[in-house]
Amino acid sequence: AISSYERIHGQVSQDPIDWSTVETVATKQLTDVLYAKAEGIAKVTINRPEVRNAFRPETVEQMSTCMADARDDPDIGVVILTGTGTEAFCSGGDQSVRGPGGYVGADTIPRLNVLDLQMQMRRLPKPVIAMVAGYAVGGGHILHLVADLTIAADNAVFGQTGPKVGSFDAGYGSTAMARIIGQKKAREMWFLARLYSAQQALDMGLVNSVVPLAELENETVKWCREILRNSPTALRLLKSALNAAEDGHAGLQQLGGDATMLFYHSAEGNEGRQAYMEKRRPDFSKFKRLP
Ligand code: S0N
Repeated sequence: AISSYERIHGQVSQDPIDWSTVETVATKQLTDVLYAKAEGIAKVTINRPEVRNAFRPETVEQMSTCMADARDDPDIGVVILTGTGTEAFCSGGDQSVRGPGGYVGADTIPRLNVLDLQMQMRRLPKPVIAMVAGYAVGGGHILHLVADLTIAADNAVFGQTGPKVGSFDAGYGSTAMARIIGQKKAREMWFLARLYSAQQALDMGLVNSVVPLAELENETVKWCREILRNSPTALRLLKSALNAAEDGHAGLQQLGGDATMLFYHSAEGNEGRQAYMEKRRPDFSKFKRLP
């Protein structure tokens, strides 16, 4: 017999989603990235399939602009990060623009701005889901790692190539990876720089689900729709708490900010502000000191 929990929460629409594409975000024209929204879901797509969706500084900057828009839009509850086509999610930093000191964009300044994007995704107070078809390697692999969830197509291939091309990520790319798949497996992944199939990734806990390529978007949207039924504040606090256990002061700052946001909604928080505005002593006596 079907339980009442299943009866109430079980069914999620499987209908195809109808994206509406945004071409300019915060007055920035998008050239390397596609941005779309529908049903409370924002989708950020790296759009450089000719280089397996490798990112250059401009790509990262535009992804960051879209992520900020998704964070600020109160109608958005979950973000999908993906790449155009079926060959690659992302092949990492564009090696053709890598110079001494970092990746060089039109402004000629070398930078590693993907590290800022990683932190932005980590602190975005809404779930971020990596939707991976094809290669997720190098810095592209790290982007799926820092996403909260990963749905992979059965053609997905995962790996770190850094030690083969003279780079490494000693931040989230190493430490968060070790938290996810364990120290031994993380060291294997980095020291040998092998590539792993979607099934191997699933077996080591690197991804949440593997589906046939043709079903990748439908399945990812289904996960999004399921998430969107749940309490946004509960999800926000859960993401903060899970990160805070690993992110030190930066993680606590996010969790602390969330607590402050909730406190601002309370009568007790408002009493302090109201008293200040009315030039009187605040009366906190009516607020219970619960165990
Ligand atoms: C992805 C691979 C395995 C796909 O192989 P496939 O399908 O055989 O295609 P290819 O013929 O190899 O590629 C098609 C075209 O795309 C170009 N291309 C692919 N990837 C890149 C790339 N990353 N940069 C520039 N071009 C790329 C190919 O050159 C080819 O072009 P044409 O047709 O003109 O020949 C395979 O392509 C592959 O192995 N790619 C390279 C993967 C790689 O090593 N990526 C870089 C790894 N490093 C990083 O990402 C580090 C970035 C980073 O996040 C970071 C973070 C923290 C601290 C430091 C860093 C840092 O930047 O160092």
